[in-house]
Parts: sequence; C-alpha cells; structure tokens
Amino acid sequence: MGQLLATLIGRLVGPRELRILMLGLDAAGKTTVLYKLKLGESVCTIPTIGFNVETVQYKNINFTMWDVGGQYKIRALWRHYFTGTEGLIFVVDSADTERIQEARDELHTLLNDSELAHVTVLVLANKMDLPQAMNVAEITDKLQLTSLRQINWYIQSCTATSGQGLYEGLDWLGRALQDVASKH
Ligand code: G3D
Ligand code: MG
Repeated sequence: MGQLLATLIGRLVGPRELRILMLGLDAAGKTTVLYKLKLGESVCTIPTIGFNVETVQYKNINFTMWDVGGQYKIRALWRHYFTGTEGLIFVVDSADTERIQEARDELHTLLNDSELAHVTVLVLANKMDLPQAMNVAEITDKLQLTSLRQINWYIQSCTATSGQGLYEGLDWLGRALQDVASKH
C-alpha cells in the first residue's frame, strides 16, 4: 500500500516536499494506519520534556504524528510541528463513545491555531469492524465537522487493521492537496 500511496500522492503533488500531520487521541489507531501503509520505518523521538513524536519520511512526503489530549504543559511545543503542514489526518476511534467529545475538543482546538487554519483535513473514522462503532453521520455530528466552514474536510470510515477505507481516504487527500497546489 505504500507504493500505492506514493503513486497517488506523488503523482498528484509532484516532487515538492509535503508535510502531513497525523493526530488523534491515544489508541485511536494512528500507528496502525502508519504501519498498514507500509511507508517505511518510523523514527520515534522522545525529547526530554516527554513529547513523543513519530515521523516517517516517504519520498517527498513527511508524516509526523503524536497523541493529542492532556499534556497541557507541553502543548506550546506542538506548534513547532504545525509550520508548513498542508494536510491533517485526524484519526478517531469510532467505537469509543466515551471519548468522542474529547476528540472533538482536540480537533477544534488544533484547527483554531493560526498555523493550521488553512490545512486540508481528512478524518479517519477508524475501527469500523467493531460492532459498537458509530456510523459516519453520527461521528460527523459528534465532531461538529459542519461547523468547520473555512476548512476543506472529508470523513472516511476505515478499519486500519485490515486497511479497508485507507486508500479511499488518502485518494481524497491527495486530490484535495493537488487542488490547493494548483491554486498557487
Ligand atoms: P495510536 O497510535 O493512535 O495510539 P494504535 O493507536 O495504532 O496503537 O492502536 C491502538 C489499539 O487499537 C491497538 O490495539 C490496535 O491494534 C487497535 N486498532 C487500531 N485500528 C483498529 C481497527 O481498525 N479495528 C480494531 N478492532 N482495532 C484497531 P492493542 O490491543 O494492540 O492496543
Ligand atoms: Mg501510536
């Protein structure tokens, strides 16, 4: 799937460097998505302040990810990674009804940051294989996505463990980023 992603996004955005953030609450499935895409080795950095960041460079695409939520003291450091970000993949656990509000708050807080105000957002509604998973309409509502009027967003249901839905989501993101690039 890594090659597929490279073809999809690479063809669409050309040789320029592309920065994508993949964020979400802990246990949403970010690492699983990354491994399923087989993009290569992730490099994990744990700076002294306890901020655990995973990065993968795949051809011209830089993926950076960490768990959002809590960590109030170190949030100011997140902004360092916001700079130059064009795409945000926000992963949610569709079966976790208890934490969906927390996920919503984190997403909206992120998008209120001026550095991320123009980012293209792909929401991955993950863990759709679980019987208690909420559907896309319900998650769209609970995350209040329709209130994000300045943001180009899309929600894709997926199951990271099987890979179902990941291609479709990334295909949308690649095309959306191409549209952005063609306007500059
Ligand atoms: P994170 O990187 O966002 O913190 P992980 O999340 O990728 O570590 O995933 C957290 C747990 O959710 C893992 O289980 C992982 O296998 C599971 N998971 C991820 N995606 C899916 C999915 O699509 N369906 C189901 N059923 N589980 C998923 P463990 O048990 O290893 O902690
Ligand atoms: Mg992880």
